[in-house]
Amino acid sequence: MNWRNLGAYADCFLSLGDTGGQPGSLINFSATVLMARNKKISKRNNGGSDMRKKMFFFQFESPPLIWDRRQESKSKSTPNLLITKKEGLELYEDMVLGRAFEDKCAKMYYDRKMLGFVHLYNGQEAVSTGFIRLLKQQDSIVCTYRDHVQALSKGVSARAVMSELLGKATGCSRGQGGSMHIFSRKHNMLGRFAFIGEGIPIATGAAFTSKYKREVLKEADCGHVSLAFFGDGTCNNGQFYECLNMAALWKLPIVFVVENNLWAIGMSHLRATSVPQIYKKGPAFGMPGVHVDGMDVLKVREVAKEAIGRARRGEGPTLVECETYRFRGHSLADPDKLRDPAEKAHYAARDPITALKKYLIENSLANEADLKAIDKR
Ligand SMILES: Cc1ncc(C[n+]2csc(CCOP(=O)(O)OP(=O)(O)O)c2C)c(N)n1
Ligand SMILES: [Mg+2]
Repeated sequence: MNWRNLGAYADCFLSLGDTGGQPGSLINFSATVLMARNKKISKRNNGGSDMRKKMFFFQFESPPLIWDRRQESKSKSTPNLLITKKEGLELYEDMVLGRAFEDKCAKMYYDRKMLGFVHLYNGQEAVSTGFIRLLKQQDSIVCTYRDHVQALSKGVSARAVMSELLGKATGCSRGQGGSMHIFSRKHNMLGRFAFIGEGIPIATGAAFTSKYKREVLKEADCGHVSLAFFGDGTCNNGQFYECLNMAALWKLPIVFVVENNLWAIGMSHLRATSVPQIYKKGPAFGMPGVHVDGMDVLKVREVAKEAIGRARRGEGPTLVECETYRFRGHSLADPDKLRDPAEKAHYAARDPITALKKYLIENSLANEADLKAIDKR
């Protein structure tokens, strides 16, 4: 590789990804709901899933590249807690802040105080918190238009994000970006992109910059990693594949975090994607592919630790697919009439904040009063 020539590209950046603990459970659940709801759709999905089963049979899979969380959890007796009290409360606070911020946005939007397109993150908080709270300030992230909560997790103040949403000059993008373009140089938030897939090459470029500075320019303190967040719908976009290839080829310090919430606006992931298990696409490019339960912040954090550590050690990229769900419509302008109420109820019962609360209380890491105090802040 000619590092000197490639250095010309070193000012670009990219990131994405996430995984889960029960590969395919979300997909199977949704297929069942769709089948039960509509005979016509049922036929199509049923046929599709039979076909997919056949295709998987012929697929090459490299076992060491896929971390199967189900097998790991079976083999582990888990005598130790996954987090300390301090960590647990920090995670809880971060998730509650994200949820409260988004609820406030919804209220302001429906009161006509906030204008334009606004895409909320309710339900997906475990992904942002699980990954971003492990990062250092130097590490960079790139997101899509569903971006407010990741900014908060990275340390941008709620005031700066809210001011941005209201178009004020005190906003983190000087009021010129709005909801879909949250940016903060100080926090290495390299931007949010309304065109899906656009952020992935940016995050990849950031990872390249880090490697170039460390290996060619010999800047000892340059070991930052880059995270690219994007959705399931974005994985059908060409830039995703091009960047997986470059990142694996050059062993870039990046984690591709896919937030698979099963829908791309009103298009079901199953109807749009030939191989819906996104994590399986990592090994095709020579990088680990991990699936994680994106409604469980502790599982996300465990996978994130491994993937970020791998990137930081110079061992290359990881593709992580997080199974998650958005609790609101695609944007606040979406009446959300397409998704089946049974599907919504299923995921509402798996609220990541309620789940963490339960874990903290059951393991005596917090009591109701501790958590209520955080809720009130
Ligand atoms: C290049 C491009 N094509 C199409 C669109 C229109 N579009 C906006 S959001 C969206 C769906 C994206 O779904 P997903 O990646 O799953 O993200 P989610 O909204 O579920 O977080 C599409 C197709 C776009 N913004 N950019
Ligand atoms: Mg989606």
